[in-house]
Amino acid sequence: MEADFQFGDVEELFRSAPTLKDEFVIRENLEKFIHRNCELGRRLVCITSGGTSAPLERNCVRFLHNFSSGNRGAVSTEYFLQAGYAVIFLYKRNSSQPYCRRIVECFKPDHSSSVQDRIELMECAVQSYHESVVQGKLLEVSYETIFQYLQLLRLIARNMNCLEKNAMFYLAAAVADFYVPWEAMDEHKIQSREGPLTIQLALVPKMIKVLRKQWAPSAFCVSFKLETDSTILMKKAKEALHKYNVHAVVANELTTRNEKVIVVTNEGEKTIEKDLDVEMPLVQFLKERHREFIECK
Ligand code: PAZ
Repeated sequence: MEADFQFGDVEELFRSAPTLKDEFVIRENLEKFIHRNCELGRRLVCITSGGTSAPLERNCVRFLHNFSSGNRGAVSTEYFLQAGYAVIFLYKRNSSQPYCRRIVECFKPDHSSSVQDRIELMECAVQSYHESVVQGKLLEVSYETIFQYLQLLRLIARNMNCLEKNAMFYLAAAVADFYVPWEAMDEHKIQSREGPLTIQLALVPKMIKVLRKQWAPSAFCVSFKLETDSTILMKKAKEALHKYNVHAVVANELTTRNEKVIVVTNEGEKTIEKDLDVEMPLVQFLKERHREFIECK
């Protein structure tokens, strides 16, 4: 049975978390970005992407890491921009970034195009990235730890609340379920001479609930569910839809996540299969659901 959380647990996590570095600058950039896109009447999506790390020491040498390459978030960002959305890309440092896959592909030894063609492809990717940033359509915010991720998500969500239904959350990041609370953490590197290590991990409160209820209750919210056991995936995705009161849950299995996803909504299930990739039809589908949500009085 999964544990349920009180809002007190959430407050406690934020109270004890180390303060965000550069919070003032991040807040200012966010406010400017959201205000401008709001004035222009653009829809805005916050895409979370990559894993999170849960440190074991305050001066961190070791940490627990959640698997995610950041590909889903980065590629989806490209398609949301193409669909006319402004995007806040909240990503794990060193995970994939929008347009980078096109550059990486140019370095593959079996690439069939000429060097000149590859240079043009790379230039095109850099150009698309540059334009999105300078035109104020893409804002990137990076994090490393679970503490930074949650604090940044709260900051972004509270600011995005003013967009009401025009705001969307696309929560593709693989967020830690377990962590060592800051106050229980050793200051310095844990010493192996003290013998085998036993760590007590606390459960990370489910922030989607708080996002939906308190931070940005009017926004359209899409969460993701990853499982490795296919027999429980759909049950868990349907549970998440109701438990967190989100508008859609994207269910995927680890080994087939780049071939197929199933979107669960209150209207039923929709299987989305790879075309050029999975993200293009997925973003198209969610954009339509978001439009209906906005138009529904
Ligand atoms: O980042 P990636 O492209 O390697 O993988 C994407 C994913 C599997 C992390 C994402 O689709 C997802 O399911 N995120 C939520 C994971 C979770 O259940 O916490």
